[in-house]
Amino acid sequence: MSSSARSVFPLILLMASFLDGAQCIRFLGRISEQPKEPPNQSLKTAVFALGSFWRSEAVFGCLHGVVRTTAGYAGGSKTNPEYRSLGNHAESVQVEYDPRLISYRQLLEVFWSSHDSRQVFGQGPDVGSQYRSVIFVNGTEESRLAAFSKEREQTKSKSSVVTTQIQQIGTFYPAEPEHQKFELKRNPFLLQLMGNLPEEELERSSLAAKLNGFAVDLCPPNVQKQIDVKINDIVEKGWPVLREI
Ligand code: MHO
Repeated sequence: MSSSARSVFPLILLMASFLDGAQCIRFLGRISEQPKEPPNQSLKTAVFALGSFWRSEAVFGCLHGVVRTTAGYAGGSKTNPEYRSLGNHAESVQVEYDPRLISYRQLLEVFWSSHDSRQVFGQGPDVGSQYRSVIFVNGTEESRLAAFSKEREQTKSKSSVVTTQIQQIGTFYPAEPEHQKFELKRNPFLLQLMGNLPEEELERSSLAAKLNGFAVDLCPPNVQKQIDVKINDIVEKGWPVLREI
């Protein structure tokens, strides 16, 4: 053994025994204190269609408690739909959320206030059945809450009909990568601020979901402001990369 190796050897032994001890402590901690489910198993998903999925993703991405958003196709019969041939599917957004921070009821409120549910056969300038208004439900509790919220929406005015359908969710097909976080991708400045993440990371990132809403001014006003402040601070310092809000 060389003299330098000799001097390092006891150190390695010491570290090994320390790591061993640390593992024991972690192991005991896991049994006695940690909840049985890892935290993300308590997340829920909800799916909505409310016009162009570029915008729908931005509407939900910035809400406190929403962890992830995915643009996609739902409600039709065609398998593996694509943007240029989506069959009878509706452009939709799948919202992954933490029910301890935001409830399904609150998501429904955002759904109603973020589009015109009385417009027939389209949304804004986008015309066609792919832009129809749908609440995709999963189970009886969501069905009940959706139906209740639709009735309430209808009572706000009787002069036109709420066209929104409530439909049991079948398969949700994620859209092609170029349609994910579309509004954020139109903004190279924000992408750069996040460190130009690779596509797969961008799709799963909570921060990207938030900034996707921020890019088109669709965050709740207080969040919009908070992000603004944080960005200005980074721009002033020229550092660091934006990792969380
Ligand atoms: N009005 C939009 C619709 C896009 S969408 C994802 C457009 O710019 O064409 O269907």
